[in-house]
Amino acid sequence: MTSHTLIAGNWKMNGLLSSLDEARAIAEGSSDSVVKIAVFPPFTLLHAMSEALGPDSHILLGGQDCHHEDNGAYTGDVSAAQLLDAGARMVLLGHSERRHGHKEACELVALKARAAVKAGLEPLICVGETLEQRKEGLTHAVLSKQLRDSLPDDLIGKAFHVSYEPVWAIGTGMIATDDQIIDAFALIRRVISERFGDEFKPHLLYGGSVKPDNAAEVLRLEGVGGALVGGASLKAADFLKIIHSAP
Ligand code: G2H
Repeated sequence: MTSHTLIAGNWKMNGLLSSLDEARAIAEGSSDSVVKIAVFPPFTLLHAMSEALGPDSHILLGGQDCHHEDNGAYTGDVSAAQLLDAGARMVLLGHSERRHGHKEACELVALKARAAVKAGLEPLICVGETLEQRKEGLTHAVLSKQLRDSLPDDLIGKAFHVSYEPVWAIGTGMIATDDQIIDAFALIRRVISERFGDEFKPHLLYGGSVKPDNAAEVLRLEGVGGALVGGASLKAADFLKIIHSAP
């Protein structure tokens, strides 16, 4: 099911209408790339970015979260169908800034993933351990539990992606070592193939302080199918360097 490398930009709570110029520059600068490229702008920019890039753009757009219900009295929330309606094709779920900042449990992430695939979105589900959990030797246990409890059976046969994002590497400039990434990816691959079967190979991404100067090294690691990029996706020039470092 996996084809090319997936490079995804998570703009988090950054970007105004003026940022559409960056999105246009990303599209123009990557028009000859075979890499699958996604941008996750804030909700407020989704529709305008979709219009600015046009219906045939090679840039996939995604929301940074969605509610697990189709609609209803959920002030401040956005449904998967609304994301699709605004031009999104993907949705980011279970990012640590939601798991920790919004106390989202794995079970809620799973409900959201179910809603996402039901609406026709490709979920990109994040997992990752905190520094304390790593120091206590709990990395494998934490990742296994997050994968088991955040990925619903509804994903079987559907396009979805998983990003390994060690919490301590997010926005810190402290990228995980090659060995740490290889070790985590081996575990993630094993858990996913036990659950979904060997033939099912979602994109497995690494996220956490990926920058233009370290992207090539991360992307060449065995099994790394792409990168989820935060800070370095906000400027087209940086993001394009990362896209062009993909093998
Ligand atoms: C991890 C990543 C993108 P950054 O959150 O999801 O952010 O690249 O800024 O560490």
